[in-house]
Amino acid sequence: QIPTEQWAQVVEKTGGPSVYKKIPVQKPGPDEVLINVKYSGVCHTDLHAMMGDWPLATKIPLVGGHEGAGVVVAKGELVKDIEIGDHAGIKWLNGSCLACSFCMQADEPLCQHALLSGYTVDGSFQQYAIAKAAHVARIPKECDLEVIAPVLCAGITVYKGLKESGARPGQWVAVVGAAGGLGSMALQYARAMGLHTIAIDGGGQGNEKAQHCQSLGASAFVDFGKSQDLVAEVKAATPDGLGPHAVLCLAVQEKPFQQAADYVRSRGTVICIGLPANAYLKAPVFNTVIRMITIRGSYVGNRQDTQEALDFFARGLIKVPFKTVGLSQLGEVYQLMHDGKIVGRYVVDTSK
Ligand code: 8ID
Ligand code: ZN
Ligand code: ZN
Repeated sequence: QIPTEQWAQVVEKTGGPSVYKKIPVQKPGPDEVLINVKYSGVCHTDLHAMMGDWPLATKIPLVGGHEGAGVVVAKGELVKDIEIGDHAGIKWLNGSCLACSFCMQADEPLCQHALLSGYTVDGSFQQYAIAKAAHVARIPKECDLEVIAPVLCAGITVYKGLKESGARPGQWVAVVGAAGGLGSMALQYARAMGLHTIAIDGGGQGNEKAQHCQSLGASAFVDFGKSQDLVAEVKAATPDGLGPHAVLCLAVQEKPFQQAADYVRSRGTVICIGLPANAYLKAPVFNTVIRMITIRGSYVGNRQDTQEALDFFARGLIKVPFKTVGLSQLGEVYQLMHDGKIVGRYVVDTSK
């Protein structure tokens, strides 16, 4: 009963818009599964992809989306460890070679042959999407597909970033872009990992973003738009005034990437995750040396990180703050995202 046609959001040229239309349903290859996507989170990466923000070309026409939660409806003949009817997730890493030295060491996001959902292959903004069976997230049956969707990119990515930061329970982490999709999850993964958080965001009307971050467990909120001296304020939010042990930089602007090294604690780590267009890292060599600061990138997560991030959710430690709209309304979500007006995450329902 798999249909031959389905509804999808298709980017027909770089720069957009995304067009809601009917397209054919594809058949999975021997090592692939076909997933009936029920819900998909909307990540800022999807907007970057449509706008051509990055120095890496996308497929065109492109079906975006890489937080797709659904049900396996077909599988190739080589697929043995996942069954029709199982719940599964399409994540950013759609597939990788599994044979190169990166894949062999579970660094599959670094694979030269990685396939990227909603970027180099069609993603989850359609009712039926394909992924390599080895890479689809195994979603426990008791988890609500609508609620878990944003874990598939936002959750995995911030969980991995926190691990990469080396921050230990009891220490302090600053989350830059804390009210956004990744940020909202980062505050909660950090809390679940025993870390204190300083949320940095703002730019909105009123204090909706501050309240949101505080409700997710942030110990302090610093408004980047209103603060007279952001560096001093972030440092002052830690008990000894020496600054957070780690910074997760999730914002879609260059400036905070250049500020983080000024307030991170000596011997601390700045983790770069956000991907603003045409942005550069810049830090003073002198202070980076004498304060022994580490600045590093972190890129999604591997299959093990995926299952661990899902397990935090399954244990009830992560409450995804989301709003659901129809897949047909994706363009409106992109507009809100572009304007910095989203608090938490939007999820699209592929049935409407
Ligand atoms: O693997 C990765 N590295 C990865 C994975 C997933 C997403 C990277 N990303 C990237 C996305 O491509 C995007 O560039 O992370 C970035 C954040 O994605 P998102 O959380 O989906 O975006 P959002 O929901 O729009 O949130 C961004 C937040 O940043 C705030 C905004 O107010 C918003 O809440 N922000 C901005 I723009 N400038 C800020 C500033 N100067 C800021 N917050 C603090 N200081
Ligand atoms: Zn993403
Ligand atoms: Zn590989």
